[in-house]
Amino acid sequence: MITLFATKLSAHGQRVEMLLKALDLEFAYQHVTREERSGSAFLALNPLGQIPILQDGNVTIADSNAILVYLAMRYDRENVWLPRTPEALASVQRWLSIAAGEIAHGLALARAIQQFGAENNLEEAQARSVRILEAMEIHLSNRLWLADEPGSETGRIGPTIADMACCGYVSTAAEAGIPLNPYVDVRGWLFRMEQQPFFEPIPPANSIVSRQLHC
Ligand SMILES: N[C@@H](CCC(=O)N[C@@H](CS)C(=O)NCC(=O)O)C(=O)O
Repeated sequence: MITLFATKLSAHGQRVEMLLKALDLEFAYQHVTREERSGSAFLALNPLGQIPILQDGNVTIADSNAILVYLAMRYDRENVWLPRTPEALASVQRWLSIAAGEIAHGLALARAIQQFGAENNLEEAQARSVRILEAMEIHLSNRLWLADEPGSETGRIGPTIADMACCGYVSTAAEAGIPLNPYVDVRGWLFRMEQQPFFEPIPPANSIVSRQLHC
């Protein structure tokens, strides 16, 4: 039995939900409010008090990107979502790092400040957001998917956990105060992601129901 602890407003949760769907795995979805995350039961699962957490039988894993790697290694027999050639694997890892680095400290943080009252420096978070979007725009100018390597032997890889990890907080850029209009190739990539059968949209942060769940 697999259980995902998350909320629908969290792109960290969204990426895990998308891979579970892509792998056609049955799972229970457990919403975890902000208050519940600081309770002792939740802290016993993740001392950092963060969602998402995945429980798979007696295995408990915290951290969205760690969960993506676990699910792909355990359940993806075709190695589609986490390709195994050295070049492709390095490329996927690079984008997982960017999701946990530049995107988390840029787009995700700016959205948390704007929409959920997180206390931090909005100007700096937005500047980091613009920098990573500019880099993604260049990267996606000659690729359909983040781990594709045009001109290399591995060539076209297709969507991977790298795209799942990065798309959520890019798709909510407007809620971070960053319009996506200048980033044509980023928008094309997002559109392609939205067409995937596993894609899971993030509800608007300003809906009252959503706000009760927090990010
Ligand atoms: N590195 C973690 C970051 C997860 C994270 O930042 N989760 C946020 C929600 S999106 C959280 O639970 N923050 C603690 C809180 O809101 O109390 C991951 O990738 O899972």
